[in-house]
Amino acid sequence: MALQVYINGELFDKADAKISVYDHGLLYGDGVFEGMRSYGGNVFRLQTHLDRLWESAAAICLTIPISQSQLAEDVNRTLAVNEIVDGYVRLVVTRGAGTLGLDPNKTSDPQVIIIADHIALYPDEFYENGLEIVTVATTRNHPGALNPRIKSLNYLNNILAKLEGLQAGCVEALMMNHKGDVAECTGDNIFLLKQGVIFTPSIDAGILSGITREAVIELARDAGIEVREQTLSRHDVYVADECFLTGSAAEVVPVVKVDNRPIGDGAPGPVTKDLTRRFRELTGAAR
Ligand code: PXG
Repeated sequence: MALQVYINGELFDKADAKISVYDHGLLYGDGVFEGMRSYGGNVFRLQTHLDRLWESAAAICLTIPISQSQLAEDVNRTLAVNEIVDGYVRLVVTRGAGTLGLDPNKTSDPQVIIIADHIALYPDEFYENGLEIVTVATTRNHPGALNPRIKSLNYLNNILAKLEGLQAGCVEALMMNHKGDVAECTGDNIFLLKQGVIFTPSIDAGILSGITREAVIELARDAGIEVREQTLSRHDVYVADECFLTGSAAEVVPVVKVDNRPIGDGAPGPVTKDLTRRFRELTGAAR
């Protein structure tokens, strides 16, 4: 059976899952999304993802046409029909089809899309030996222009940074905010460890409030490690003892080089390894 994709309450074969070319999600990136993981058939922190989706939608004055509980049920149904146990779920809500002008009031029928699929994870080698990343010139969106807290369909800011990273031979890239402080990576939040204390930029650095970020902060504090959310500079990154990234796709991944400079001793550190283990325990990931 072909992969089934959910659109507005109906399931379609992947090849037949289509929306209008007049949809403002396509024409203007006018819409919101979530990227979630399922472990053992359960979506990790589904309610938190739904809350963030509703917040993103509220921020762009988009009314999601179904209830949170209905969408939760439909997410589980889409996973079940596709028999996906450990996988990836993409939720998309578009503005809907409209006229060829920006006015969101001239649209109708927002499209609620659920794609449940298998996930292409980073290779094991990245978890064992760590990732190399680079800082890029593309500045993270100014919160006053397009707040990074909104997980919108307009991801060009991140894509431009990702291109810069790829051109430098790195799969992930670190972006600074408009003040020149550390913000986040293109699809991951960043953490540092220095003298036993964990540091991560606060949400007001202009970043996505990552759900993995929040889970890892909780895990670290439960483990008795101090976590500080504060302004960080590139200097702080370069002199850190350890560095790691968090995200729904990446989970917790060690970073061992930034801009070709080794972080700490250039190998994944003990605190990073411990948090990776604790996160896997939390998700029940079988690996
Ligand atoms: N920052 C940005 C800009 C993101 O897009 C994160 C941080 C991490 O947030 P979560 O809530 O996932 O811990 C993200 C999330 C993908 C993919 O397909 C990207 C994300 C999530 C899932 C899949 O590349 N980005």
